[in-house]
Amino acid sequence: PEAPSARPGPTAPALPPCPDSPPGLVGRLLIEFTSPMPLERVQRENPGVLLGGRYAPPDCTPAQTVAVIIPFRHREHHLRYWLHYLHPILRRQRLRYGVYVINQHGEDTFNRAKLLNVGFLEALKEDATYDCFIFSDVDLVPMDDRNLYRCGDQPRHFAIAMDKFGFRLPYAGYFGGVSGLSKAQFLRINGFPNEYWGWGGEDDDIFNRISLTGMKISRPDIRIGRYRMIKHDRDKHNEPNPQRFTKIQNTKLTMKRDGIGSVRYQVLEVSRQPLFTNITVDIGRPP
Ligand code: UDH
Ligand code: NGS
Repeated sequence: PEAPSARPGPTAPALPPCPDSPPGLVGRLLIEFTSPMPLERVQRENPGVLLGGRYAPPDCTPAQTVAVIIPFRHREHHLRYWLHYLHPILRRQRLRYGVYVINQHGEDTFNRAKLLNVGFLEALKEDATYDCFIFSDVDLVPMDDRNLYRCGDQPRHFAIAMDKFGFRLPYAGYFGGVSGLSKAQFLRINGFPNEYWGWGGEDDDIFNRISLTGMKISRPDIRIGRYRMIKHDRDKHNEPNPQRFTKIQNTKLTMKRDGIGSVRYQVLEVSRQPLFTNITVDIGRPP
């Protein structure tokens, strides 16, 4: 006889597809980082978010499933602001999503792009249906909820008008801060480079990968792609990488061998927190 769980349940009506432009967006938002943000408050204010930072709209079926990947080390107070602002925004955007904090273990040199590669693979292990990946720094909060965290037919750059750059793009090829690629787009560029240790250049390498594979960056309207960055000092063990200028000249040669196909790491812990999944990982150290 058939196992009870294999039988279809009482016919729940399938939810309609989510509308292309979500109703209930509010537009421009007031973002500030002055009052402290206790995690308990953020949890209390986001009861609809499931363990591990998962959410799905109750009333419609989204076209995509979005994994939000955050490269991380020692920025707990930034993460609390990020969770406080982003969960309500992503909910209003009617996304089916999960939040993955990829925490670099140890005190060796930081490697943002390698952590993002790890996030891509580990999110897919958690849920094979992820088909859109949004890569976000922990200190960047959008000032407008019409900046939709979804993927399109080209890689997307979201953080185009940051307060620290006077709400302008700092240069035409800037792809830092917050970006998004579909699973297919990410695989097409062999993911991100693993060999940028320390600060700088890895986002330019990703931009090169996208251009070299014949894709074009898509961006929101400059009035909508506005961001506030949480002010902070330079982190320890993330000094500017002196090799970055020569490395970004060589993307064409390196992208075939260095990327998602060659990333080596060891997961030390996966911990499902109320508002995010925390993945602590040993990514090694520069050669
Ligand atoms: N990150 C961490 N921990 C670190 C380093 C980086 O979590 O120790 C993550 C975090 O998500 C951060 C992102 O990597 O948002 C990018 O790193 P970053 O914030 O160092 O880059 P940014 O360009 O700052 O924002 C560089 C130092 C600026 C010093 C300015 C002093 N006024
Ligand atoms: C470029 C860096 C990028 C960086 C951008 C903005 O010069 O990685 O500045 O930096 N490229 C190189 O160094 C080759 S910021 O002003 O945010 O500190 O994202």
